[in-house]
Formats: sequence, structure tokens, C-alpha cells
Amino acid sequence: MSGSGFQVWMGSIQERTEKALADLLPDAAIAPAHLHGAMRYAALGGGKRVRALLAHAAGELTGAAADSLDRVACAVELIHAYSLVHDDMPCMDDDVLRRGKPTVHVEYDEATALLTGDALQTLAFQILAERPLGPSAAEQLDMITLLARAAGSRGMAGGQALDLAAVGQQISREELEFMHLHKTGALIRASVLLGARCHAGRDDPMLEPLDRFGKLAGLLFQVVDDVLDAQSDTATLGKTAGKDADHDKPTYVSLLGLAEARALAESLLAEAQAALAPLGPSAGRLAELAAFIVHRKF
Ligand code: GRG
Repeated sequence: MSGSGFQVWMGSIQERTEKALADLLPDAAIAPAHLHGAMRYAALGGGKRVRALLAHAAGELTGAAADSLDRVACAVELIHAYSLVHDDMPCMDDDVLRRGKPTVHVEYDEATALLTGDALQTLAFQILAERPLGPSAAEQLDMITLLARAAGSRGMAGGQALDLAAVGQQISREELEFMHLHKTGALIRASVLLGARCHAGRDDPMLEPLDRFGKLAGLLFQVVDDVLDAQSDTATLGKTAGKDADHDKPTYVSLLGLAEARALAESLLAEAQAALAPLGPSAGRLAELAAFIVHRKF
């Protein structure tokens, strides 16, 4: 697919994800209006929708229906939005800017931010559970389990715990990789698999290369995030730049230096794209998405 074809596809998935989220989130006029308003504030009108794009690209590859992919895409984006709301709170990263807007606890208040994250997370599981998705009910239970594992203490929340514990510490490259694979990587990997599993059964041979790709794409995403935090600016990122160094957080940049971290991103990109080889040319969108993750500006 040409670069502009990819851009058009990306724009259309971003747009349909925004619309699907707007439809699935409770209306801000419904009580409790304050909480519903905050949920919509946190989840709508921003973000690259990388996780939704990965779910759609993987699902298109396996032949999944677009409306199932919309639901899966919304579920992963809602988990992601919840993680950002909680991560920005004073008890965690304590940030005031996200997606170019005041963070939820600043715009609303801390208690509302906590509840917003909670409610976004539970809505994600409701969306996965309330309508048929995937080849069978048993496969749908697998999908719900997959997201729960990716978001929980053996996935994103566990990675966040390691991230908080690592502040001011020297950690090894292996420990950093483990942390990143969980904090950011687990949900990205799950996004790929959930999209695929809207049509592919649990024994489908496509799942193995897709899982390998998802794992590499997750790590890749975080390496690039570390680089952007160190080299970009707040206006471009829409969130506070340079926070990792300010907070004395171990990152690929602090461990390897900027040039080597950038080189690592390029080599992970090549590995991720190579993982798609068994899937043939129809995996082109995923390959282009991986390149987008590396070459993005925010
Ligand atoms: C609070 C349980 C809990 C987990 C938080 C992922 C995470 C764990 C915190 C986010 C903090 C952070 C900035 C991590 C770096 C990688 C990351 C997730 C960046 C933001 O994701 P993007 O760039 O954001 O996909 P957009 O706004 O485009 O959706």
C-alpha cells in the first residue's frame, strides 16, 4: 500500500473509532453527569488511536467484521484512556497536560479522575461482553480474559508498579525491557490479538506471527516514547516533555543514550516487520503501522 493510501486508511479508522467511542460512552446529560462528562473528556477528541489502528489492521488481515473491530478498538482505547487518567494523577506521574488539554484531575478534581479511570476500565469490559464478538462464545471469553490479563497486575498495571518503583534506581537493560513490555507493551500486544481474534479461532496459525509482531511493536512503541520525551517539546507532544529525566526515571535514553535508543527503535522495527513475513503481503498495513509508530512526531 502506498504511503498516502495508508494515511487515508489511518484517518478513516481514527474517525470511525472516535464516532464509535462517542456512541458507546454514556451521554454527558445522563446522571451522574459530572462523571459522564469527565469520561467523555478523557476518551474523546485526542490521541493517535494507535491501539485501535492495530486492532483494525490485524482484524482486517484475519477477515473480521468491521463492527466487531470497532468494539474491540473502543475497548482497548478505553483501557488506554483510563491508564492515562490514573497515570497523570498526583499520586503517580503528577502531570497537568495530556493530549494538549488539562489532565482530568486538573479540569475536574482528583476523586473524579479516579472514578473516571475506574468507569472507563469497566466500560471496556462491558463493550467486549455485551454483544457477540469473535467466532464463538467460548472464543469471546478468551478475548475478555486476554484483555484482563493485559491490563492487570501481570500486564499494564504491573508494569506501572515497576515503573513507579524504578524512580531514582539504576536498573538493568533486561529489567527495563520487562517493565516496558508490561507497562505499555501488554496492551499494544493485546490490541493486535483482539483484532485478529474477532475472526481467527484460538488455533489459527496467523496468531503466532501476529503475537510476535505485537510484542515487538509494544516494545518499539515505548523505546520511541522514551526518545520523544527526551528530544521533543511540550507543544508537539501535547504532554510535558522531559519528564523522564526530571523524575529520574530509567529509560532507554538514560541507559543507552539518544543515538543508541534511536538505533534500537530502527532495529526493533525491522524485527517487527520481519515477524510479519509468514503472513505475506496482506500484512502490509501492520508493517506500515509499525513504521508510523517509529517515525511519529508525538
Ligand atoms: C495507571 C494502571 C496504570 C497504568 C498506566 C501506560 C501507562 C500505565 C501510563 C502512561 C504513561 C506513559 C506516558 C507511558 C508511555 C507510553 C504511553 C502509553 C504513551 C501514551 O500513549 P500514546 O502516545 O497516547 O498512544 P495517545 O494520546 O496518542 O493515545
